[in-house]
Amino acid sequence: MKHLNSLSWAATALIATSPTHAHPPSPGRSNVVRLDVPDTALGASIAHSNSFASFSIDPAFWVEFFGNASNPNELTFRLLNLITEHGGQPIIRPGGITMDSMIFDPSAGDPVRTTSPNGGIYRTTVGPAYYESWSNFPNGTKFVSTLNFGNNSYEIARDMAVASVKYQPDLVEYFELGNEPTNYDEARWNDSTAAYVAQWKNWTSSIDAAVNETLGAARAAELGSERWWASSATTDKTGLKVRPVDLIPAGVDSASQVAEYSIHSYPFSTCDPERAVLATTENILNHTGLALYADEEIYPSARAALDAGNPWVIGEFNSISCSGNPNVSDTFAQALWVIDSQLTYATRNASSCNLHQGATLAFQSDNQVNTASANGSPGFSTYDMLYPRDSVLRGEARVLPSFSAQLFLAEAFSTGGTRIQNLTVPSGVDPDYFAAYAFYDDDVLSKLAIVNMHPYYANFTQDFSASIDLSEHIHGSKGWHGWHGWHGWDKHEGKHEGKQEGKQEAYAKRLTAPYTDETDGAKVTWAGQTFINGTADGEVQEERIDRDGIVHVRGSEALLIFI
Ligand SMILES: *[C@@H]1O[C@H](CO)[C@@H](O)[C@H](O)[C@H]1NC(C)=O
Ligand SMILES: *[C@@H]1O[C@H](CO)[C@@H](O)[C@H](O)[C@H]1NC(C)=O
Ligand SMILES: *[C@@H]1O[C@H](CO)[C@@H](O)[C@H](O)[C@H]1NC(C)=O
Ligand SMILES: *[C@@H]1O[C@H](CO)[C@@H](O)[C@H](O)[C@H]1NC(C)=O
Ligand SMILES: *[C@@H]1O[C@H](CO)[C@@H](O)[C@H](O)[C@H]1NC(C)=O
Ligand SMILES: *[C@@H]1O[C@H](CO)[C@@H](O)[C@H](O)[C@H]1NC(C)=O
Ligand SMILES: *[C@@H]1O[C@H](CO)[C@@H](O)[C@H](O)[C@H]1NC(C)=O
Ligand SMILES: *[C@@H]1O[C@H](CO)[C@@H](O)[C@H](O)[C@H]1NC(C)=O
Ligand SMILES: *[C@@H]1O[C@H](CO)[C@@H](O)[C@H](O)[C@H]1NC(C)=O
Ligand SMILES: *[C@@H]1O[C@H](CO)[C@@H](O)[C@H](O)[C@H]1NC(C)=O
Ligand SMILES: *[C@@H]1O[C@H](CO)[C@@H](O)[C@H](O)[C@H]1NC(C)=O
Ligand SMILES: CC(=O)N[C@H]1CO[C@H](CO)[C@@H](O)[C@@H]1O
Repeated sequence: MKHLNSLSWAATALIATSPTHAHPPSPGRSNVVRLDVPDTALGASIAHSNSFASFSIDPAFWVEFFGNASNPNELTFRLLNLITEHGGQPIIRPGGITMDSMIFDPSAGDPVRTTSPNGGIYRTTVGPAYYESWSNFPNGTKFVSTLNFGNNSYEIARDMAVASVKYQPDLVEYFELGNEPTNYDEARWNDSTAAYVAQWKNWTSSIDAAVNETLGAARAAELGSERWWASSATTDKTGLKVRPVDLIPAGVDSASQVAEYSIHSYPFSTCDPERAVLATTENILNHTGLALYADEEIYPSARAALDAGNPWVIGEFNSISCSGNPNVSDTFAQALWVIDSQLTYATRNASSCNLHQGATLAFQSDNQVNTASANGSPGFSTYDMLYPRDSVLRGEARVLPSFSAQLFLAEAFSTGGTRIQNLTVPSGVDPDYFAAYAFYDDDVLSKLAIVNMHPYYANFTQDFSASIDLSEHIHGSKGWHGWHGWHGWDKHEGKHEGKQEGKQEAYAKRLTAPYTDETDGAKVTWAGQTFINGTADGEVQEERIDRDGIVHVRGSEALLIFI
């Protein structure tokens, strides 16, 4: 106990630059709590691939985020390459509200927006160059070919599908017809699930034929008949009921076209003032609330998909709809939210979670918190993991604190085939702000994730550190003395010395920032490294676990333990 919190304090102190906090306040005395970890994967989730943590990006802002075929946005691609270097393989869904006013024109080039003066988007026109730019993504990246259903023109949807497989026959993995049909003009189907399903099936079957013809028999057979994402609904209460739980009984998959059911998850919103007051740091970090939302709003559809024998995905999600909440979703709190949300859905058997990136959509709501930039150019969403370009509203292009969550998740799922389950919250920690997960590879415990989401601010006199006793489950560094605060950080090679002695050792990587509300990505560290300009800065710090098997996780920190 004498080194209580030495790990986290060293980490905090090393990266703290504020002169008033050169010495952190004394840690509150926390009792050691025991975490029960099942030794086998009995009751754990399905096996997850290293594409579990994936992305969705509103295609109107494609050029801002990704550049074009010959001039890729280097910052964005450095981040994507970091994710793959850490073991991830995100799927890209160029989807969102703007896919429903997108048009393919064979004579056009890079994506171009047609907008109102305040940045409202009437249309996004793309040519072959848009699809060609997909080649810039890391090797192995798969795409969802997203089609405009909102425009209610079969030709527009078909032409996009055909263009995607003409220019990128090998990269298209799925098709998706329409985004959030629950938000379309009500008169389109007059709230009839059957009318929606009839049109969806009519179009998708004709599009399948056109795509098959373009691809040729061999590649079409590889893609198979089950190639569609279906539903793409939100959890909003709407007249038109087309969540998976509604669509499946209505026979949407009677022709075996559905690959995965997609549902969108936004537990908070700044689309109107009433909901904006709830979009706080304290609320987005409340695991009890997140689990409740997942169980009540999402899980019934997930269960329906699984019972029908299909995978399901969080096709689009983020913390706070209508582009986030400034000073909440652009802080380190968002990193913790991303990790806990993805693990929450991983335990509930989602096959991927596509974190949404984009910019404010002026037509989405006329009383939302966010706006476009003053000149109508993009006002990047505050939940994005980066601001991909300089902008009037958000300032310099930069990496935001939440990016580091992607590296945590990439490493957590890197092996492929990982099963996961949540662990019973031990008494002695606040269940609203604490979650722990066990990972299994081949039925053997391989990792633990401990997420202490308790808010921790500069003015706090205690740090809400949780001290977790894992001695029954992991081998600490027997014969080693572990870290001793300041000095330990200079001895990264210690772990390798331990290995030379032939001792089986667990080690931990820590995600931390000085405080929950940190907005400077340069002060966020993952295993001791920062990634502010898209390149790793600093040495990787793998913390050996003391022989007593106790780990310390400060309020607003997450630990990934490798066993
Ligand atoms: C790609 O973008 C660059 C920079 O904006 C531009 O100069 C170039 O013309 C574009 N290339 C194509 C093929 O559109
Ligand atoms: C991607 O794959 C191609 C073909 O297998 C290979 O030539 C290329 O070097 C790979 N690129 C990277 C960045 O790994
Ligand atoms: C929806 O209802 C309106 C009003 O009753 C009617 O005019 C319209 O034709 C209906 N649309 C469909 C697709 O049934
Ligand atoms: C789709 O609907 C149109 C118009 O009602 C009809 O002509 C066409 O045959 C239908 N296609 C399929 C594949 O059902
Ligand atoms: C498209 O090709 C797949 C794979 O060969 C096949 O299963 C499916 O029935 C085809 N669909 C149409 C409409 O031709
Ligand atoms: C967390 O959320 C739950 C469920 O909404 C609520 O009952 C609880 O009071 C919240 N806890 C805190 C600390 O706000
Ligand atoms: C743990 O996961 C199960 C699903 O496996 C879920 O029903 C339960 O609510 C989760 N508990 C918490 C606290 O998230
Ligand atoms: C965010 O916080 C900063 C610093 O406390 C403050 O100056 C700014 O007004 C806040 N922005 C918003 C939109 O609340
Ligand atoms: C997830 O899938 C596994 C394996 O099929 C199953 O045992 C478990 O009950 C499922 N959990 C949930 C929450 O659906
Ligand atoms: C402590 O800081 C937080 C975050 O800036 C703030 O919300 C809170 O009001 C502060 N508390 C006190 C007692 O000043
Ligand atoms: C990123 O920043 C580091 C440290 O400031 C610098 O050494 C490196 O050259 C930068 N890399 C790029 C690609 O800008
Ligand atoms: C809302 C929208 O984008 N409508 C368009 C649908 O497509 C037709 C034909 O290209 C356009 O005229 C509409 O403006």
